Amino acid sequence: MTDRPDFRSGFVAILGKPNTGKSTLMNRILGEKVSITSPKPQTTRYAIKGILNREDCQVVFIDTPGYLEPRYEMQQRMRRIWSEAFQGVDLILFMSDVLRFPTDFDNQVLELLKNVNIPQIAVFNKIDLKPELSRAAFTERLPGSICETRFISARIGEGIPELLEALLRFVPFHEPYYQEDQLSDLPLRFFAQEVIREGIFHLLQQEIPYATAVLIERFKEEEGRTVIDAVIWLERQSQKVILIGKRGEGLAKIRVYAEKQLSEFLQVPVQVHLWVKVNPGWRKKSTALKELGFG
Ligand SMILES: Nc1nc2c(ncn2[C@@H]2O[C@H](COP(=O)(O)OP(=O)(O)OP(=O)(O)O)[C@@H](O)[C@H]2O)c(=O)[nH]1
Ligand SMILES: [Mg+2]
Repeated sequence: MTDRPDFRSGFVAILGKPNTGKSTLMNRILGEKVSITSPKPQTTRYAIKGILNREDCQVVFIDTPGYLEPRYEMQQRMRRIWSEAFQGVDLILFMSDVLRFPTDFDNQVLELLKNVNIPQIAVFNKIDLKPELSRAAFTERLPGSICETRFISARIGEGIPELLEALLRFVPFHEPYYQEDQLSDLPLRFFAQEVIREGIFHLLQQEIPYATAVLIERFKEEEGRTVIDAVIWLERQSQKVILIGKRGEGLAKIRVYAEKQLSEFLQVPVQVHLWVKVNPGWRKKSTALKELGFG
C-alpha cells in the first residue's frame, strides 16, 4: 500500500511431528483459539489458517496436521495437505520439542526440507518441561537449510515475542492479503465442528476420537443466541455406546464443553444439539470422507 510502504504481509507454514505443539503455538501467537489442540497426537486434520493482524504487519500462519506414514487414506490426505501448505509460503517453521529430538520423524522432515527452497526456522517447544538443556545439542543436528533456531514454550508463552520478531524479518513488504479484522479463513460452521471434535478428544479415551468425524447440519444465528445441530459419526456401534455413556452422560459432557467454548468465542449464548450415527469404515472410504467434509 502506498501509504504504508513498511507494511509486511505473508504466509508462514508450521509443520512437524504430531503433538509437538503446532496448534498451541499458532493460538498463542494469535491470542485466540483458532486451531483445536489436545494431548493426543494427530488432533489437527486440516491445514488451518490463522491471521495475525498488527499495525505493521499481517502474517497468515498455516497450522498443518502432524504427518504420519500413509496407513489410512486419511493420512494420505494429510500428507497432501502438507505439501500444499508449502505452496506460496514465505517461511517454514519446522517444529519439534525438547523432550524427544531427533526422532525418525524429525529426521525425515528435515531431510525433506533440505530440498525445499524456502527459508526455514527451527522451533523447539516445551522448554518449560526441560529448562536445563544444551541448546548446541539441538542446533548441531540441523541441516544447512535451517537459518535460525528458537527455543520456546507455547504453553506458557516463553520466547514468543522474540520468535515473532525473528520470523517477521522473512515476511516481505506487501499489502495485506485479508481484511484486517479477519482472524481465520474458516467459516464458523467449521470452527463449531472442530470445537465439538476437540471436546471428544479431551473427554474420551483411546481410539474413539480417531474414529470420529463431526458434521454440522444446522448453524443458525437467532435473536440473541446461536443454535447448532451436529452429527457425530463413528465407525462402530460399540463406540457409539461408549460415547453416549450411561444415561447419556458422555454425550452431555461433549455438548456442555462445546457450548461453553463456542459461547465464549462467539460472545452469545450457544445451544448445541448432538446426534450420534454409525458409518462403518468411514475413514477408509473416499466417498464417505468427502461427505464428512474431508473432500
Ligand atoms: N508442557 C507443554 N506442553 C505443551 C506446550 N505446547 C503444547 N503443549 C501440549 O502438547 C499437546 C499437543 O499440543 P497441540 O498444539 O495439539 O500439538 P500439535 O503439534 O498441533 O499436534 P497435532 O495436531 O496432533 O499434529 C497439548 O496437550 C498441549 O497442551 C508447551 O510449550 N509446554
Ligand atoms: Mg495440531
